[in-house]
Order: sequence, then C-alpha cells, then structure tokens
Amino acid sequence: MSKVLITGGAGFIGSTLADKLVEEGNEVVIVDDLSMGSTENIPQSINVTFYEESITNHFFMTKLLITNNFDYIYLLAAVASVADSIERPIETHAVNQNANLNILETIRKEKLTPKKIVFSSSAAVYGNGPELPKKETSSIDPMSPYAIDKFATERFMVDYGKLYGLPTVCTRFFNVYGPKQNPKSPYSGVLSIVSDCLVRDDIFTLFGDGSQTRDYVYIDDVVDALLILATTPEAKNDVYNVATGETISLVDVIKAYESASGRKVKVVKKEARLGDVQDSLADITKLRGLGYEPKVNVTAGLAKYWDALQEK
Ligand code: UD2
Repeated sequence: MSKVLITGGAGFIGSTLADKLVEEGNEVVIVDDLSMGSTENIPQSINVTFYEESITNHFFMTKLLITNNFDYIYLLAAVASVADSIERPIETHAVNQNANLNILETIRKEKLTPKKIVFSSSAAVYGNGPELPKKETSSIDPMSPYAIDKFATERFMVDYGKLYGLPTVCTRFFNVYGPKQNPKSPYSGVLSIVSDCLVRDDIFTLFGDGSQTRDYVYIDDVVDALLILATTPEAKNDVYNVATGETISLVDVIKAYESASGRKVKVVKKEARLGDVQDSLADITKLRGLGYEPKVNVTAGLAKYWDALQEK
C-alpha cells in the first residue's frame, strides 16, 4: 500500500486516477479547491482524505507534505483554461506554476523522499508548429500564459531532477475525454460539451468547418499512462506525450458519437475560434517504450462514455 497525494483530485483526471488507486488498496490524499472539480467525483472510501484547499496555500501544502512524506505525488491541479489564463495571467500563474514550484521546494528543502512526482503538462506547449505527429523533441511554441506556465513548470520538474535528484516526470496530455469531464465552460473539452448537448437535447456550436483533427485519448488510457510513469523508475526527469497516436476530425468524432448514443447532435456552425489549432496528433513511441498501449479507440471510448452518462 502506498500513500499518494493527488492535487486536483476532485477533477476529471485526478478523481478517475483516485478511483483506480483506491481500488488497488492505496491511501489517497486529495487537495482540490473545487474550482472545476466536485466532491461527487471523489471516491467514497476510508482510504481517501479530502482537503478543500488551493495549492496556492503554501503554508497548508508545506505542512501537508512534511506530515505525510508521500510515496507518490500527482500534480494535476491547474486552472486548465487557456482563455482564463489570457484573462488572468497572474492568478493562473500562481496556480499553474508557483504553487508547483513551492511543492518542489518543500520536497527539496525538507529532504522528502517520494518515489515519483508526476506533473501534468499539456500538448498546448507545442503551439501551432507544422510538424505532425508531435514528438517530445518537436519544437515548442507556447502561445498563452497557460502553455507558458505548463512548459516552464515542466522544466522545473526536469531540472529539479537533474540538479537535486528528485524523481520527477511530466505528461503532455492531448485531448483527454470521458466520464466526469466538466462541460460547464465553453472551453471545456469538446466531447464533454457534445455529451451535454446529447443528454439535454441542446444545440452544439461547431466552430469552423469541423475538419480540425485531434488525438482524443480516453480517460482509462490516461490513468494507465499515469500509473506506468509513476511506477517505472527509468521514466525520470523527462517528458512524455500521453495520447493514442490516432487522429480524427471533429465532424467524424461527432458522427461516431451519434452512432454510439443512437441520438442526433443538433449543430449550429460558427466562425473558427481565434487561435484554434487545425491539426493535433501525438507520436507516442516514447511512452510505448515503457509498455503503454492505448486500449480504447474512439468508437469504444464514446460507447463507454455514453454508457456512463446513462447510468448517471
Ligand atoms: C486543447 C485544450 C486547451 C489547450 C489546447 C492547446 C482541452 C479541453 N483543451 O484545446 O486547453 O491545451 O488544446 O492546443 O483539452 N469546439 C467546438 N465547439 C465547442 C468546443 C470546441 O467546435 O463547443 C472545437 C474547437 O474549436 C476545437 C475542437 O472543437 O477545434 C477541440 O476543442 P477543445 O477545446 O476540446 O480542444 P483543443 O484541442 O482545441
């Protein structure tokens, strides 16, 4: 049994990871300010402790880290909105970078001994470069405060490893989807918005012509990737794409969702969003080298997603 900290553990990815870790008999501590997450997502178990706190509360975080000396630390808390970071760059910087740096500093200064610190970064760091698929060595071009903070924090993670010997690893998530993803913001993952429209019979606004492609990765594969990265000692002080290595256009993914749900999506078209990336696709050779293999293709993933929504 390991003692695990998940920041952002009430959110979409963090809470699904928590489900899995609890199922495997681990003790899980969650810190989440509920800005995007929800207590409903958190697994009900005596092995879960939940603190409603922001990771920017340095005093709280420092004390928590020292008292627990966690085996594994997953840093998933973030203001995960590019638009928000453009509106409020200083506030989002405090969460997306400074709070994580404080965690690293506490671990270093207090000589804590986690087996792994996993930081969640984003495909946003690649920006709009033409090279496809994106390899971890592809050029990066962070185009928003969000992407800048993700990239800079990756560097802190990697270099805290090299400078001070902390075992860190970073994930560059592509388009993660699945149950528990919060559709409430217009900048939420598109498949959570489509799901919400299907459930409520609302109209879905499609930005652009629908030909834009993404590498949509199902949440269960993402949880697998996180566990592999945490428990593989060679995955250290490095960065990994987390995706499927497959791409599909927005119109096609909507069609696939219509087949999976047996419903029609009502679509209204609008101008493409400013700064929208046309195509995104990951090269996942590096993660595959650690034994990762995505198991859920888009057809299967959308069927699972729809089933989960029906159960709710
Ligand atoms: C993802 C990230 C974003 C940033 C970006 C970097 C998510 C949710 N977003 O944006 O934070 O890291 O990658 O490249 O992971 N769309 C619609 N209607 C809607 C919503 C979206 O047509 O109501 C379109 C949108 O314009 C885009 C596509 O769907 O072309 C996917 O949108 P998204 O926000 O899910 O993901 P993405 O890759 O643009």
